[in-house]
Amino acid sequence: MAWFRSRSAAEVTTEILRPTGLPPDLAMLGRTAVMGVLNVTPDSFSDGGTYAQTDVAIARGLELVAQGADIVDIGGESTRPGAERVTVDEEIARTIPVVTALSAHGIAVSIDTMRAQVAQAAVEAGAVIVNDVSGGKADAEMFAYLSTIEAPYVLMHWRGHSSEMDALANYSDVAADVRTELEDQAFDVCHSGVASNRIVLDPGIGFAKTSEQNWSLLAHLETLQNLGYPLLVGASRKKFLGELLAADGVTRQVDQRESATTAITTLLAVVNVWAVRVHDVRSSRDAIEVVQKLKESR
Ligand code: PMM
Repeated sequence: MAWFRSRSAAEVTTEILRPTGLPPDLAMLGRTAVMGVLNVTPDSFSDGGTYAQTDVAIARGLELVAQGADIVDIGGESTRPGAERVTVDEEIARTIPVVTALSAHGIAVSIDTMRAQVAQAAVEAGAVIVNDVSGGKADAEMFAYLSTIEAPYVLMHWRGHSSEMDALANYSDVAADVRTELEDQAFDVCHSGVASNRIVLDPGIGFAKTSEQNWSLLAHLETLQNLGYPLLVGASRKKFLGELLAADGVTRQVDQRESATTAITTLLAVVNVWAVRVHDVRSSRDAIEVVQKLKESR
């Protein structure tokens, strides 16, 4: 059936799967893509407040591309644990001027939103990918909107809003449960008229998951890869890295988690994930170049 794209382990580890509907440069990319994070918010966990002004955010987007980003992911709503929601008008006001400006520079922009209305405004302003951390669960209109466009859709594993997600981290087998829940959402979006080959799955690192569950998911990524969809992973600077690197009981600070992030990028590139979503683009891009060179040298 259309939504079921199971592949053998050999297939998923020897090629990079990518979604259809990408702009030509991205469609032809022979390596793991780098999605640079641009949060136009006052309160995101890593870069909250830094790029909240439109002109500063646009400059940061250009900088991300200069440093090697293939995609700039623009978000106007913080998803850090405990965060409250912003209004749709506020989210649009924060993101759309930045989407418009960076798209006009020919940059591949993705819109990081759970709202169909914001996704639509962003696509109309030039965004070429819809990145929905709720995997369609936060807005009943999302799948219907997606059926009207051709852009790739990043469908992330999600169980509930940031204010409640820490209480939802209950799994019997985290990789198997995430796989089942992603498969169900992929089924639903395809049933709404979205072609399965436009879908990218994302395990949702840090969303309704404990640190140990994040590690287990990353350690069993093939469980998700075997579904046969391209994968995107966003592990950059997240709390589980800070906890791993804690010293004397003190969690490593957000801006001191870069080497660990780069290590994760390296491993993800080795197993051919389609894209990594990161804050520091250059270090991840360098790691991917190394992996690519080694692959080509075999
Ligand atoms: N994580 C965050 C925001 N958006 N999108 C995808 N697809 N995957 C993620 O893991 C993800 C995301 C939260 O991190 P941030 O506050 O650094 O943006």
